[in-house]
Amino acid sequence: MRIDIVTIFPEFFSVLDVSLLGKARQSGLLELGVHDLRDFTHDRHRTVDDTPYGGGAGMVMKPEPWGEALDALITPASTVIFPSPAGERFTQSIARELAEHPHLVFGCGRYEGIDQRVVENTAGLAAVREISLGDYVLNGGEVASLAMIEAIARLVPGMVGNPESLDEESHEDGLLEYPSYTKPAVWRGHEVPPVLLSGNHGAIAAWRHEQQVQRTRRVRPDLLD
Ligand code: 6GU
Repeated sequence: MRIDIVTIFPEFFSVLDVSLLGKARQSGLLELGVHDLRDFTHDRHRTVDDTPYGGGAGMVMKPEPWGEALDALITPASTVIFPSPAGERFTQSIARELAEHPHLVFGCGRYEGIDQRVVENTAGLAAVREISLGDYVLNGGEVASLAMIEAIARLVPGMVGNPESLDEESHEDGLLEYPSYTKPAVWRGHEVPPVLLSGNHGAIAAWRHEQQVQRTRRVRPDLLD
């Protein structure tokens, strides 16, 4: 998989050198390009924003640098993601879908967003998604892109050491994950649930499923509807 990122803050993405994604890059499983939007400006001040038509607070990202940056990066086989609090909500199922795409491009907006014609124009050149992490506001698309990239990349075959560990996670079966325990069996007076020490695999599976249902009903009843 190849991922390109367009941003005015390339430094945000230095963390992609570490941990699992860092390893995936070293092994060639993941190719990553981080591009500074200001490299696609032509004025002395490398301007990327301007005041909004119609008035209102804040600044809007100008279309021209975005057009040039995306022209240089995308092909008809690319999928372009514009992180935006006004987008569709990111889910594990969208992560699974995007993990199948060979080339993702993240366009990170700042300020009050990118001129909407950039999204329209890009949709004529490649597949486009506007995606939100959730119902709260971040200062820009960078942190949202990092979260989406981590969620997507770990689903690419070969990226996670043990592929079975993917199946039993929160959200893979529509329920939250069951609680996990390791040694010692008693810690500060707290015991590991005895069924987990029983060696009875049927009883353990039933207990874990029940824990998933109870936990989901308690903290995320919306997932059960
Ligand atoms: Cl994708 N962008 C911004 N700026 N804020 C957000 C978001 C994205 N998702 C949730 N809040």
